Amino acid sequence: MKIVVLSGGVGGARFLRGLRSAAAGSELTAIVNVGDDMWLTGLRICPDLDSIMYTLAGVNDEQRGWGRVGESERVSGELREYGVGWPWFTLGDLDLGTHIARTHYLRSGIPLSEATARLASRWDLGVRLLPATDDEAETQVVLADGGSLHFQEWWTRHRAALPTRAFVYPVGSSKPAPGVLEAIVSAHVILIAPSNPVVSIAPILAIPGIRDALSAARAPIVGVSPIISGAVVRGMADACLTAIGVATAADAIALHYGARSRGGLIDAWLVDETDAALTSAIEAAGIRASAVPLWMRDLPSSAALATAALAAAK
Ligand code: FO1
Repeated sequence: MKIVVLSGGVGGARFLRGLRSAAAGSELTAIVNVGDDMWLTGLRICPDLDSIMYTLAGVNDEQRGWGRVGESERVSGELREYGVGWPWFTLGDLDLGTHIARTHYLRSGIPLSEATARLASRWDLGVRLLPATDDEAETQVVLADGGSLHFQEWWTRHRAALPTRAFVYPVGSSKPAPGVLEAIVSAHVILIAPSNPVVSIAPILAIPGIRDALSAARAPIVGVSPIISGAVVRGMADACLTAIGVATAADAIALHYGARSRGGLIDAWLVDETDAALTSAIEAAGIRASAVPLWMRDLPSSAALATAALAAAK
């Protein structure tokens, strides 16, 4: 079975780890957000691709949710002494190996999708990682005072705490990366990971051609709520949702994505058992809803969630 997952970073990485365990033998493809990406001290940083790669490789920092386990920060200490880069954005020594290798490929004229495949081939991830696009489309945050920031500065320096008016996805003439549209067209199941709808999933949908391919896809499209009992699991999706006027609630996000039968994105939506009361409102919006355990505390619970998502696709 061909399964495609639209994914951001941390939540998506855990979900993909569970899916790999639950759907052994299936062909798994992750279409990954690159709106978080940036150039920093001459290196191309791709946080969501790296979170997924490290997590599937088993070398991720499980507590922080990003970067490498057993990391050191000697080089970033030197960068700080030189006043180079962002002191609030730590590039670990092992992590820098990834950024240097990726930048080497990019500077050799190799597109991000191929660079990603080469980096990932170091491990047997069991999931094909595709950036949503090979082009640069870095999410900008428009502040209430009219200024704007790169998403990463808003997120890591200001902890998403600055009053925000809007998010801009400067996709321009960006094209889906090679393989992205083909994966969507040939998929038997399409899953929307429990990622941040505003800064992880929306930038993927903004790439010209992707939303149309999803609308026309033969595969059922099933989403997993990133919000449980009205709160984020981790990260600051609540700040993002509030900024665009969407309530931090499992039903509000389902309605924000919309029923595919009514011109939206999803056919079905998974909420946590504690949010079971919300399923009727979601069903009324034309989206099949099921309440299952959403917490991914370990591999078994992540695999159980992935199994529930695949069951909802049937
Ligand atoms: N997040 C932080 O809150 N502080 C950091 O210093 C930081 C460094 C960092 C370095 C590489 C990388 O791939 C991710 C990093 N992140 C950091 C997390 C990053 O902001 C998030 O992974 C996503 O961009 C937001 O979902």
